[in-house]
Amino acid sequence: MEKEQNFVPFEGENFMEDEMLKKSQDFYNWADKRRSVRDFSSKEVPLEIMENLIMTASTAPSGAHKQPWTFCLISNKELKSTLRKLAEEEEFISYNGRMSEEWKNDLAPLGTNWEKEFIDIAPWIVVVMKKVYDIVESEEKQTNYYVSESVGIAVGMFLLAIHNVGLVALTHTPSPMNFISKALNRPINERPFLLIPIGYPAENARIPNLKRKGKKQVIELYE
Ligand code: IYR
Repeated sequence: MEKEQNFVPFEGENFMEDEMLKKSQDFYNWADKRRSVRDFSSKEVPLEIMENLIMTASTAPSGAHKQPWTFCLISNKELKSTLRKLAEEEEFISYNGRMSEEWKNDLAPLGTNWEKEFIDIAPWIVVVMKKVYDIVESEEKQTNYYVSESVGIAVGMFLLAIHNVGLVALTHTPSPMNFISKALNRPINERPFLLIPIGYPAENARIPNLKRKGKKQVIELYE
């Protein structure tokens, strides 16, 4: 049966062009200050702030507006240390055999290794789950669309929301990630997408001195 349309007026914002230019420059300069951080402080962050950041992520566009994501919000210390242990087991094998020499060489400037201390230290771990389909009325499967694209966009918005309150995050990808579904007892329609520690940066936090690509490298103009 076809679903009914229900439209309401769009309430957008209006700016003069010079103001748009200024806002776009300022926003870019601010976004450009966001960095992935691996050195976290253990200082606590209130739950309500985390909920607001997640709800911002959840405003992302998604295929057929299915919002095919669950944000598992974890501060429980035992659970964090279980996740760390399991992630390190996988990462140890990855760094000592599964990853190619080329890959390890590409990661060398970032200084990563199999140790994932940040999972214990950061006050919050958000495990983003993608819902490959929805389950309704306990067994009926409902299709979701463009799931990875949708969840990827939501995570991008999440990272900017985190940056907006002066907190830092790391998009961590322990691989393979199936240990997460088990440890968090997630339903079968969900797959782990990313594990994101979030918190204040450590006082002595250091980041690799990376440069971002410039306009000419990322834009192909077709006028
Ligand atoms: N998943 C590993 C390795 C890793 C891979 C990429 I691509 C990175 O940009 C960073 C790390 C880890 O998290 O250490």
